[in-house]
This record gives sequence, structure tokens and C-alpha cells, in this order.
Amino acid sequence: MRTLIAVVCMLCSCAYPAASNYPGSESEPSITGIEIIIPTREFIVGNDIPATCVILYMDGTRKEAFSDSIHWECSDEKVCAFVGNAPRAVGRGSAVLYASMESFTDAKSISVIAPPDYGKILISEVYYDPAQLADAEFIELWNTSDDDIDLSGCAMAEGGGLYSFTFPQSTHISAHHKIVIPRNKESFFEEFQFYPDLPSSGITLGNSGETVYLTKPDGTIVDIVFLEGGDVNYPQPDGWCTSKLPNASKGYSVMRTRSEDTNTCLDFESKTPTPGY
Ligand SMILES: [Ca+2]
Ligand SMILES: [Ca+2]
Repeated sequence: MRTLIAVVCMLCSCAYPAASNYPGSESEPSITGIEIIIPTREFIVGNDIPATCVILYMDGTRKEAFSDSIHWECSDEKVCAFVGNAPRAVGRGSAVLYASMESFTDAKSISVIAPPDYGKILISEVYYDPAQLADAEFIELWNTSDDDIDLSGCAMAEGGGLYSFTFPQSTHISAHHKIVIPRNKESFFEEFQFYPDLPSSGITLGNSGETVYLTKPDGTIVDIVFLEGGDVNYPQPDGWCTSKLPNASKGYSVMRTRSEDTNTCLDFESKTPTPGY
């Protein structure tokens, strides 16, 4: 009988260890506050706000709170609202996100911006046949919209399918500004005496028929240019041009001459390179 009791108590001891981590137990350190954890302060309309909350203890430890123990509020329901107990960005503007648990609260200011209007980004210049260094090539993009646009996840590619460049996280293009994507930034520097906005893309452009295009994060094409008829694997479609235009001789760029985009060769001319402006 003694042996049996000892075994039962051992099992008790295994199943119910000293309950220092259980809320309400005697050894639980006192709570000093809560803190909202969010990865960024800027969100896009329609997206969830991945906010969580941690409990702060007097001994310096922290523990993520159970989601149903937190009460969330937003200072402006036109900016953030709740689906169940999960915050979501619902409209443009600034607001304060509040979390509360018992007598503890925390607040974080957030801003909500419109979804990027990728259709307002145009390929504005392609320097595909440089005067001296072949890899001084560049592609220039123009944000024709009134808003900054986050290019993270967008990509530039060429029609042969050999080269592409995905924009790094947090790559922004300011409203009405242009950015330069060099093939090789050191060769670009040699020719233009300044460093471009972005790192070397490695995108190598053919000199007699090339297609250059920009895709948004879901992979669909935002803008495309067919140079000298386009790449043999991706030639110009009917309606682009009646001849193999635009083209540019060695040392010149194909350059967009207006912000109106007709998706034809008429939007471009051959000009002296103007990277970034
Ligand atoms: Ca080339
Ligand atoms: Ca330019």
C-alpha cells in the first residue's frame, strides 16, 4: 500500500508541478503593465493589423497575453475596426489603437494608407546600349501619382526570361519622382558620376530587340516597353507600333516623353540619357 501511495504521489507531482507560471498562483510575479506589439506603424486599407499584446511582470519577464483576455479599441472607427477581436485597417488616416486588460492599458498610434496604385508607375527610360561600358545600362521608373508607392515585392524583368530584379523590402518611390535601376552601379557611376538609387540589378538588355517590364507583387504586368520590336521571346503585339520602335542608337536612351500612357511606341523618343530626372 505504501508503494502504491508513493507512485500516485509521484504522478501527482508530475502532473501538477510547482505552479509558478500559472496566473493567479502565489508565485506569479505582479503584473506591471501591458504592451501592444506591432511590426510597423503603417498599414494598407483592407489589411489586418497584426497586433498582439504582451503582459509585463515586475521581475522583468514578459508573456504574450491570450487574445481573448485583451480588449481592443480604435480612436477612429473609420480608420481601424475589428473583425472578431482582431484589428483591421479599414480607411485612410491616423488613429490610436488601444489595448486593455483589467486595469492596464497601452496605446499605439498608427496610420493607414491607400493600397499602392501600381498602375501609376511607368517605365520612363531605358538605356540599353551604353556609349562605353556595356553594363552601364539602366532602367528608370516614374511615379506619376500623388502618393508615395512602396515597390516592395514588385519586379523588373526582361523578355528573354534570363534576368529579373525584385525590389527589396521598403523600397519607396516618392510621388512624382523617378528612380534608377542600374545593371551595374559601379559602371553606372563611371558614366554618370553619381550612384543610382538602387543596387546592381544584373538585368542585361539586348541591343537589337528587347522587352522590359515591371510587375506588381502578384506577378501581373504594370508597364511594358518593346524596344526595336521586342525580344524574340516576347515580341511587340499588334497595336504597339507599325514599325520596330522605339529605338535608340548607341549612347542614347529610349525615353518616355509624356505622362499619358497610351501603351504604344508613340509614348517614347530617343534622347540623351537623363537618369533620375
Ligand atoms: Ca545592352
Ligand atoms: Ca530620365
